[in-house]
Amino acid sequence: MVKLLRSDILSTEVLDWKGVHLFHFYSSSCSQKTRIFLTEKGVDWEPHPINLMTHENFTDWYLGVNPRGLVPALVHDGDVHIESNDIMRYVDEAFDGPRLFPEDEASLAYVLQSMKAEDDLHLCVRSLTFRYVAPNELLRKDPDALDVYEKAGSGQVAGVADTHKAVEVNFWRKMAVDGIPIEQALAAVKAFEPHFIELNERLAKHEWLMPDGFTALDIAWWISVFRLKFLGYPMERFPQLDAWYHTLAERPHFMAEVAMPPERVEGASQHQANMAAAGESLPQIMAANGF
Ligand SMILES: N[C@@H](CCC(=O)N[C@@H](CS)C(=O)NCC(=O)O)C(=O)O
Repeated sequence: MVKLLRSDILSTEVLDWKGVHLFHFYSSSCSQKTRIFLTEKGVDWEPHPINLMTHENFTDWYLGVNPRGLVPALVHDGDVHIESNDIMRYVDEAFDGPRLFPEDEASLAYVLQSMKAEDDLHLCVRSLTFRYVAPNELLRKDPDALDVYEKAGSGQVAGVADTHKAVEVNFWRKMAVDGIPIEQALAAVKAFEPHFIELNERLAKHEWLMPDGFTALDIAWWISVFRLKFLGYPMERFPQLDAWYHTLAERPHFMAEVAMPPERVEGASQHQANMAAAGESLPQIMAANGF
């Protein structure tokens, strides 16, 4: 689990914060996942919104909290935890409430490896999001903000020089030049394929992804499924997965945490209609490529 060391943190005032604080952004998938988890667990938290659209995460101050410049980050009684899956695991152990990670070793091992697979797909989710949610020129990161991002913060996670930020910087710099090419979108779709096949097979056998009941794994994958559906992904290709998605969507806080302002929903559907008119919507390129 990624708990930062005090030497990783340059914005040291957070070390004095008591209680549970969450740095998050309303439409960030990893933030949505963490917020749903906190509600399922029954943990109250103080919100600290970080606006990714205005590059609030690329400031000296926020990089002084999370050297990776990503949301979410959780502060609990002065300790800073990053990485949404690790935050969920930490909260599950630190607080009372329903257990959302399995206790038996084999099930826990499965959940952790499946969550890692879901986390490893994050740049795929991001590629699809940035191709299908709005025109690319509206989403590109400002080069000056990226310069700050590259230099600010301790550069250390858990006391070790961190290589993760360089991957992020490369993603944004490449996107500023190339946008998200169709090949990148198709590679992302392909990367999801074996996982969706496996999840669909599991859900044909039991109601939740784990045989013994609802876990954090359901929350983690639900967020990706929600996002891909929002972008136009034809989830009916995986009927059990789609049915499970709808069952969880009936829990009010699931939909509440992924809700977007009407103008953003309208903007995304207009953008997708424009892509469709050019024959380049997500379902169209998938169909044309044998998905
Ligand atoms: N593996 C990380 C990924 C976190 C991540 O990439 N968060 C995104 C939002 S979902 C972010 O902060 N992006 C920065 C940006 O868009 O500038 C986690 O699970 O917490």
